[in-house]
Amino acid sequence: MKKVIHHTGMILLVLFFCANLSAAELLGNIDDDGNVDFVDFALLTARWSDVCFDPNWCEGADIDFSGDVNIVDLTFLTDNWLEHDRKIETIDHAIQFSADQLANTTALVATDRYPRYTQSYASWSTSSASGWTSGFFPGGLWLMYELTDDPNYRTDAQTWTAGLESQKNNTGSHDVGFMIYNSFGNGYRLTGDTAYRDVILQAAESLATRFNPTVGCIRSWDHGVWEYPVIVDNMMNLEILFWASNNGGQAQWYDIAVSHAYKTIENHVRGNGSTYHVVDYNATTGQVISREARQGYADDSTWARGQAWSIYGFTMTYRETGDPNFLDIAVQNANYFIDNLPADHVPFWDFNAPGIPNTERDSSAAAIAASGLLELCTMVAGHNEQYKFYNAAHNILVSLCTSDSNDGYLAEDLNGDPLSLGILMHGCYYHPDSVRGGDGKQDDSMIWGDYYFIEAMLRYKAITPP
Ligand SMILES: [Ca+2]
Ligand SMILES: [Ca+2]
Repeated sequence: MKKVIHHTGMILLVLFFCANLSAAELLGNIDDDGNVDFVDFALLTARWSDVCFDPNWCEGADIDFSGDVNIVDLTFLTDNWLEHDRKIETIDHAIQFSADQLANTTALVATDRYPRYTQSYASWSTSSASGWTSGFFPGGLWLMYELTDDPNYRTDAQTWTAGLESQKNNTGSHDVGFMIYNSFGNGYRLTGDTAYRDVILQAAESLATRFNPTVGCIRSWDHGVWEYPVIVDNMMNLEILFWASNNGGQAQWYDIAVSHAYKTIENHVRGNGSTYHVVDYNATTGQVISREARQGYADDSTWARGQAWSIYGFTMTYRETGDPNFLDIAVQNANYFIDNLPADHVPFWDFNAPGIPNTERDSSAAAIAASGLLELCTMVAGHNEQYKFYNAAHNILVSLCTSDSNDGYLAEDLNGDPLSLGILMHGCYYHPDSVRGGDGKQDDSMIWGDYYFIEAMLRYKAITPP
């Protein structure tokens, strides 16, 4: 906890205290190591009854900036005693639950079929290898192998990954990035199998064929009424181009990804950090024809998952390029997302959805954002921003890891029994109130939500709180 404030009287002090120290901040963590434990207790007792001054308040032992170290400070410390350890236990429980759910799914789904979402939580709707979501299930199995070291997950991951190889030649979808990078990409990272690398390189070449240099973007969809539609989701599929370019592929794939990201800043990102879903371009002139919603509520609304893709995508693009313009956009996206979340930290399906709070959430948007924020918090320079993004991810994860029967999102009841074939409940693929409309898939388990939830837990366990 950093305390650099001006001592202008008790009232201002209390106002500052309330405004700046959210419940999520670990009061009592005097040495800033992420937990409240005996070290903090020793630091506090060493300064017991001391008179404390701005700016260092007895090296942080005067937790409430009251001017002395007393029973109030001790109460803050005891209230959060081993809180971080408890949160890790919560996440470890969710990892075990996720591992069980994945294993159950491997027993239910044919090896050439790929789960995409549950139907009333009771069965998996699956796709063939060419479905845009096909990479998430093998990807989740790879991440679970990474988390548990259990070779059964590796074997299953290899099986469902192998079935996707034909998609390396798929030039009909920008989602070849999701399909191949989440499966073969994780597989290569964890095994070093060079055959996997070759598949990734071929897939990157296929994706690059969708780039139009006049527009400066990869074309997202081949269907629909648009001339040259580019969706914000497409930011996610740049990662395979960056990776392939750095691992034996063509240098121009890097340039294509950078061009696409800059055009997305120009035309998808609004001044307040929110995002449009679809931008349609004139393929001949490169001019913008329209900015629209599809899975969101309205053209000028902010679709929650699109916003999450943007946070994650620009954070990744900054990691791959070091260009601070991309970091700046990721921060703006993140601030919009966090500042507009409801009390349980999981967004409604659109930040401007009609009927809030009486409409559906999208837990998958929360999971994607949490994973992105856990990377973003390691990239920003200021401690306040690091803490804001870390805490937001932490709060999202605690909510997602709480059982559905206890007002959370994990697909289990209070006895730990599963309530879905998936891991998270209350994902929204598309909503009847969206522009796309129709019957909707507005309350079920989404395979991409489960994938990014597992990735977020992996990232959470790997980083030290700021
Ligand atoms: Ca500590
Ligand atoms: Ca005090």
